[in-house]
Amino acid sequence: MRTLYFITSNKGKFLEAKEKLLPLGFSVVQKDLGYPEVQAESLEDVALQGITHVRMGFHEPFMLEDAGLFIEALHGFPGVYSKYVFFTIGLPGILRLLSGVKERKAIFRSVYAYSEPRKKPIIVFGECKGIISMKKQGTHGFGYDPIFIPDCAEKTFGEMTVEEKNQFSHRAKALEKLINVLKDSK
Ligand code: ITT
Repeated sequence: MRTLYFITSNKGKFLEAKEKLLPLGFSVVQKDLGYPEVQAESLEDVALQGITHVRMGFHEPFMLEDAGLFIEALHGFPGVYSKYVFFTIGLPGILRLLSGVKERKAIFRSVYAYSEPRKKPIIVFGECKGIISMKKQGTHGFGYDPIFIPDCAEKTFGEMTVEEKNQFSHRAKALEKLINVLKDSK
């Protein structure tokens, strides 16, 4: 069994990865080491700078993930600022910004970055298209889940079980890609 550290403060992300990677012979261990989420222009830059920072003090294989919500009518806001915006104006603030706006398309994006000592990091992407609902619906999940309805679904992520969300989610798609790369590299 190979040990793979997941550098994250988010328990939900960890549990999802653990379940998916166990059958492939990876024992995933959560490490909440924290890394500076620098003000960057892309999720990939945030993830790569996270890798560089963690690598300085940690010498085992690890992965980390960065995600964000990009709203078309707001020119991609909150995007790389999703965490800050969630803890400041929050869901009511986003709904206010979109009040009276009919075009409510949005995309969740996820970037997984995987690092092994002395090797180039592996970067994979996943996205999930959908719309911002008119009001908060559901209490499951975290972050923007109660206001995001993925395409081909009738309800928000906040109204879905983890298994249902995983059928659509940006993070599950990115993780699938990472798993395929890791499988090939075994
Ligand atoms: P890390 O320690 O792994 O960074 P985090 O919870 O801070 O965990 P991110 O920086 O990747 O996660 O995510 C930034 C914000 O984007 C997060 O605080 C949520 O508000 C939002 N977000 C990301 N993925 C989401 C999802 O699947 N559903 C709802 N909101 C999400």
